[in-house]
Amino acid sequence: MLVALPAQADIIQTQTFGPQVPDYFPVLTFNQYTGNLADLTGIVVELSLTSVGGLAQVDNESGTTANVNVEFGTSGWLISGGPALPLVLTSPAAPVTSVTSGSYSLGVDDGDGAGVQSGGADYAELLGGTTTDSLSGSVSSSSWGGYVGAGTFDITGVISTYLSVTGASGISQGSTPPTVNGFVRITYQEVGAPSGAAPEPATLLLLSSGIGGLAAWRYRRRRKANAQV
Ligand SMILES: [Ca+2]
Repeated sequence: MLVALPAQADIIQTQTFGPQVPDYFPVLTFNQYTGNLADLTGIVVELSLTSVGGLAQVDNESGTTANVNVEFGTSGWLISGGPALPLVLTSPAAPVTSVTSGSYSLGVDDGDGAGVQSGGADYAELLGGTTTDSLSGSVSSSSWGGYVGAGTFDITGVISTYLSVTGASGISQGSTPPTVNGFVRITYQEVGAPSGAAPEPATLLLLSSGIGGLAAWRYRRRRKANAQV
């Protein structure tokens, strides 16, 4: 059975950052697409974050039991120093997150004072695990032109500790930041070679068996010639 080969070639650039403790702001340099704008069929940008360790703390300051959900890890978003990025990767309000989650029932405030005081029935902590999450988006075609050329452009990552406590109010929060590494990947998607430029697999098969047959014929012929001497 013949399977059609993908006609599309991707040019992929990956720049890594970290491991480092947030907050930090890695500046990553990418090459522009050196081909023609007309040969692009898409540009995809991906941000991946891996969060390792750290600690989140919650301490109930209210007089009622609090059921809380805690998400702890890292968040990231991107700032372009050049062409426009996918909007989904550029929002400080809705960053990419990579988190460990936990749910806790905190007892009433035990009178341990303002701020996070570890210990007691009104306190819980969540150890950060090793988690990876990523998000990718497509660059709007109206912005592709900014990616084409022979130069480079910079993308800055905004990498922060992420802590979200939901489910109750009156909760003091604290954290020891995780260590974070990750990457930004840009994929230039190109149109493939024009059809007919590359031999089909079936043609290659015939060609190779033809060469094999020719070699066998020459071998037999040589043996016959030797036998006649
Ligand atoms: Ca308390």
